[in-house]
Amino acid sequence: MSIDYQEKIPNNVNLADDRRLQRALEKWQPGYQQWWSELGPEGSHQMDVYLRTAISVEPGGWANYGHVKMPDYRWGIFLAPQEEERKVNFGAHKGDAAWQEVPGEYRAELRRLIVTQGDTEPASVEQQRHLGLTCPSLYDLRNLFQVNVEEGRHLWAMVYLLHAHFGRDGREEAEAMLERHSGDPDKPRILEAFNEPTPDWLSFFMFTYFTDRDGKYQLASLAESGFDPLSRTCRFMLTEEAHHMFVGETGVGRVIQRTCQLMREHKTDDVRKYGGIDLPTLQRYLNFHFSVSVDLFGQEISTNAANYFTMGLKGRFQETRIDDDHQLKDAIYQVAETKNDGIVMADQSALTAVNERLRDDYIRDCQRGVDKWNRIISEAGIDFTMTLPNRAFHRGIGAFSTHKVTPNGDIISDADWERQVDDWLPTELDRAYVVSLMKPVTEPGKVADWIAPPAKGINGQTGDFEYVRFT
Ligand code: BYC
Repeated sequence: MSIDYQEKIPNNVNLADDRRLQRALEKWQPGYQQWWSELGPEGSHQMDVYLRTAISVEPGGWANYGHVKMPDYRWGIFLAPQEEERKVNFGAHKGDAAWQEVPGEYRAELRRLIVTQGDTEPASVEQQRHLGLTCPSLYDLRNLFQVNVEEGRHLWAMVYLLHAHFGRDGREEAEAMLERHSGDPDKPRILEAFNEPTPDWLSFFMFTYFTDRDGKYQLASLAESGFDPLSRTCRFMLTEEAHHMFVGETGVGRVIQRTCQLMREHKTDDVRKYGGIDLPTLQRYLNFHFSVSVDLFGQEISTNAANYFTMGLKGRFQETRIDDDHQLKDAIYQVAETKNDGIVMADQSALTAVNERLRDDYIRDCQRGVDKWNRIISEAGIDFTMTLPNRAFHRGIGAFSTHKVTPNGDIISDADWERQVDDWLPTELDRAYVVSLMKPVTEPGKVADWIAPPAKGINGQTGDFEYVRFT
């Protein structure tokens, strides 16, 4: 089904047939636009950006490219096509027809999940709002803006669900999405990683690699939901999410490539003298962003998560491909915990461990990109291996948050932590150095010195393509 861009709110949900809902969303729209102009990408209002816009949700239809003036981007509401006879595939209602309306007894839980998901979307736009001023190339600037407009659209996706299915309190929650702000001391965003600043492009690439990947896993679990509109919304969001992680993976890879080039050229590890970002600093940034993102999966043992599962609201990653009863009545899952000053694996109920299982899936996926980054290093003939820190390292949520744990997984004293933390997490000096490199490069085809050029252009464009026009 193609999307009508003449509509005030482009959509494929027949909004015109539901005047009340349409009016309610049209009332929310100016507040969103005001939020975008105040807290969206700084200085972008006059730019024409080569963006991808969805024209239909069918395969192929969501990849339509052209220059768009940023505030004129048409944020719309798109759900993946409805699957005939879809069922609730897990939990106590397994086998029932999927719900088209919110099941009354689960309303509060479902609303909470949708609000938590929705809150992260505008948060990331707020976190990244100054980055456009220091882009390493027009290619990167365009990718930043593509990510930003899609996060804005993902907010629309969740706001649509709130308006369409939760009545008055849904509308209030939609308003509150525009009132909380990343890092605001009085009204912060809900999840902690979304209150951290994204002050430089290295942080942005790490964020899109690690934190957007949490988005992939959370959306994939919500795509399993027995509440069909949520499932369909998340399925379409996932198609957009892939590009965000590509930006992160290739972005970090290009920084590593440039660093290795400088190391070989000048026969030194200390590439800061030559304007590069040394590998140990990159490892510290990785440690930070990985650990903050790992926190986003919640507590290892969570009755909330068990309830969401039993209620049929939030499943496991690729639930229907798992070969078990999908109810987890007696199933066991191995979960890491602390015991006698060490970290051991212990059997837990698989039902209360669904957060941890998702974290395991996520960590495995994170490792793939790290392996690719290591290939860039080894192909340059350099002896250095990037590693994911232990899951217990630098945690703020869950069983390890009360312990100090090294990247190797050893529990240490507070004093030992203080002595070594500068080897493991970015220091003030690291951050200041990285920020000092952030000088805008906006000439077509040119790239900042601290990062290698992209291997190929967006949508087959050549290296000197004018991805962003300043008008
Ligand atoms: N920060 O039982 P638990 C994305 C609280 S990213 C602060 O584990 P729950 C994106 C929790 O609220 C994906 N607090 O909690 C990426 C609870 O508090 P109460 C976003 C936290 O709620 C990049 C208590 O600890 N989507 O899309 O079952 C750019 C007990 O913990 C945190 C989702 O997150 C935290 N990290 O599990 C743009 C999916 N973690 O009730 C976008 C929806 C836990 O005791 N959310 N707490 O006061 C969920 O599924 C769940 O809310 C969570 C947490 C998995 C996040």
